[in-house]
Formats: sequence, structure tokens, C-alpha cells
Amino acid sequence: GPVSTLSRFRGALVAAVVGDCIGGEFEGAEDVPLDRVLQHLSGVEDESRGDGILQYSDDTAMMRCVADSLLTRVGFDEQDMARSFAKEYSLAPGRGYGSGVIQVLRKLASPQLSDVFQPARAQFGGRGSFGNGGAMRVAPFALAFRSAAEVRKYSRLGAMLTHSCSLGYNGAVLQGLAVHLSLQGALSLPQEFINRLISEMEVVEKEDSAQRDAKALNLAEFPYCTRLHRVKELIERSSVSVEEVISELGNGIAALQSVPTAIFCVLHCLEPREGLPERYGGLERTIAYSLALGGDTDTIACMAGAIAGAHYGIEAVPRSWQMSCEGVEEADHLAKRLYKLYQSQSSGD
Ligand code: F2R
Ligand code: MG
Ligand code: MG
Repeated sequence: GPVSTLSRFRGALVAAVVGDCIGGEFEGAEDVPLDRVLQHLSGVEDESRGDGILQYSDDTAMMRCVADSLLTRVGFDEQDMARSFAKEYSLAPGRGYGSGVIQVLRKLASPQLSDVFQPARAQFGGRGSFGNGGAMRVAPFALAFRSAAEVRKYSRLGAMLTHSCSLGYNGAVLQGLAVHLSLQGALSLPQEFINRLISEMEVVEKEDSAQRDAKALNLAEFPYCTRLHRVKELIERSSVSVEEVISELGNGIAALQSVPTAIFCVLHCLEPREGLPERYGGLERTIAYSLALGGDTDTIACMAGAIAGAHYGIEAVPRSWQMSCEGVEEADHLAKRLYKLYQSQSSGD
């Protein structure tokens, strides 16, 4: 039957956590043969293996902070969200945070700090971070706000608490919009889905800050739009190798090298793919394929998981996967509460 909105909300957050936990195994690996991915996944499915639970990393830890802050403040409150990040980091600093962002998280803990966006602006000699940390945690913004305009605005501000380079926060905007569209069922028309994202990002990347940062980093103008056009070309091809995906889109820790890649993973896996078990549904294919790319696998699987989970719904996330991953129950609970918040707002479109 049709996927209900509640199921989409739950699927988005739960599959993001599952992607982070299951993807953690291969983070930083250069080459991940599909055999190893499938072996890892059958280990996850085998509940009797007794390996214990797969732990979540910074991706989930920060996503929980975003969701929790949006719920307790009934909207975006930068002071509260910044404090929530800082507190979470001080309680569990060993979750695999980026090496730069930990300086921001330490500064955000200071009660004297008045401008909570200031520590992020001081990163990397004043250029700001272009890492994917803003994008990896953005999904709850798409579950809290109804209109694309609000998702765009608050995804950006939420990312700017740690990522002041436009490549960093615009990656979060793109990922937020992808989850927003997927929640509305837009992935049933994949070409329109990618075209919508391109036209949204054309507006976003017209801004002076985006133009300036692209130039300073020696990138072509409209870097996200450029990658999204490559995504479009790749999904139109009848066959595409993992090597081509990595060289065209990337699999790195920079938002530009991972957000369009995550979107590609979802689109590519809408159909059955050679080498992936026939019994796999689209969500399982998406996570498996994300892992096979290597590189920043926890984060790419987390972001692809959020988009795919919003499309397929919670029923598509295998029970055995859910039971093997830390933080799934909490994510499901947060998703249900965000659904209520979302339903209580009038439609802003
Ligand atoms: N940190 C990791 N994985 C690395 C290994 C972790 C593990 N604990 C281990 O040591 O074995 N994963 C997590 O980090 C990513 C999100 O990072 P975030 O939040 O964007 O952090 P940060 O530090 O701001 O940026 C990440 C790195 O990107 C480079 N970088 C960013 N901006 C830069 C700039 N303007 N100039 C030069 N380099 C820049 C730096 O190397 C940063 O450290 C996720 O993958 C998450 O899972
Ligand atoms: Mg991580
Ligand atoms: Mg990562």
C-alpha cells in the first residue's frame, strides 16, 4: 500500500542511524569489495552472532541534538542547539568527530560566548569548514518544517553553528531539501526530483558567499549544481562502475564530495542492481551500495539512508538491522514527536 507520512518520518531518522552504525565498519577504507559489504550485512542480519550492538558515531549524536532542540524549543533556537552540541560532545567525545569541529564544540561550551556562530567562523584560518558535518545531521530540519523555504533557511543556519564555509552549509541545504522532497513522495519521479534539486541549488549558489568560496577553493562556479548534473548523467547510463562514481562525484569527508554522492546512491538503487541480492528491497540496496563506495561510508550511508528512509518508510528497514544498531529506538521516538510537531503547523506552501 501507499507509504504513510508517519512511516516516512520514522524511516528517515531510523535509516539514517542504521546507515551510520552499519557504515562505520568501512569509514576511511579505500576499496570495499561488494563481497565484504554483503558479508558485513549478513553478520548484521544474523542476530545470533552475539557481536553486540553496532555503535553510532558523531553523525547520529549530532542529529539527535538537532531533533531534540527543534522539539524542546518548538523551532530553531541557535543558542539551544549550540549548547546541545557542546553538551553532547563533552559527555561522549569519542564518537569519531572531525578533527577540526572539536575546537568549535569546545568553544560552544563556554557560558561567556555571546555569538554562537563565531567559533565556526574562526575555523581553518577564517575560511570555515567545508566538511559534511552540517549535512550529516540535517534530516530533522526537513521533518520539523513544512515548506522548502524554511527547510532551506534553517538547514543553513543549523549547519553554520559549525560550518561557516558555503560549501559546508550549502551541502546541508541540499541534503535537507533532498529529505524534504523525498518525504513528499517526490522520488517516484526521479528525473523531476533531481531537476527540482538543481533548480533550488541554482538559486542558493547564486549568492555572493557561494561565488566567493567557489573561487577561493579553485572550484568551478555553481559546484553543487555541477555535481548534480553529473548525478543526472550517471543515472541515465545503463551501467556505471564504482570507480566512475568515485571519480565523478567523490566519497570524501567534504560535503561537496559526499552529499551529491549520497543522492546518487538513492537514485541508482531505486532499481535492482547486479551484484546485490534479489531479496533486497530499495533501502537495503541503497545502504549496501553506499558502503561499497568506500571513503566516508558512515556519513554517505547516513545521508542516503535519510533520503531513502523517507521514500520507502520504516517498514523497509529490516528488523534485524534495527535491532543491531544503537540509537534506533531513540531515533524512532524523535521521528514520531517531529511528526506531531509537523502536523500541528499550518501548511506553509
Ligand atoms: N572524522 C571522521 N572520520 C575520520 C576518522 C575518525 C575516527 N575517529 C578516527 O580517527 O579513526 N568522521 C566524522 O567527521 C565527518 C564530519 O566532519 P565535520 O563535522 O565536517 O568536521 P570538520 O573537522 O569541520 O571537517 C572535517 C575535515 O574536513 C577537512 N576540512 C574541512 N574544512 C576544511 C578547510 N576549509 N580547509 C582544509 N580542510 C578542511 C579537515 O580535514 C577536517 O578535519 C564525518 O565523516 C563524520 O563521520
Ligand atoms: Mg561519523
Ligand atoms: Mg563519516
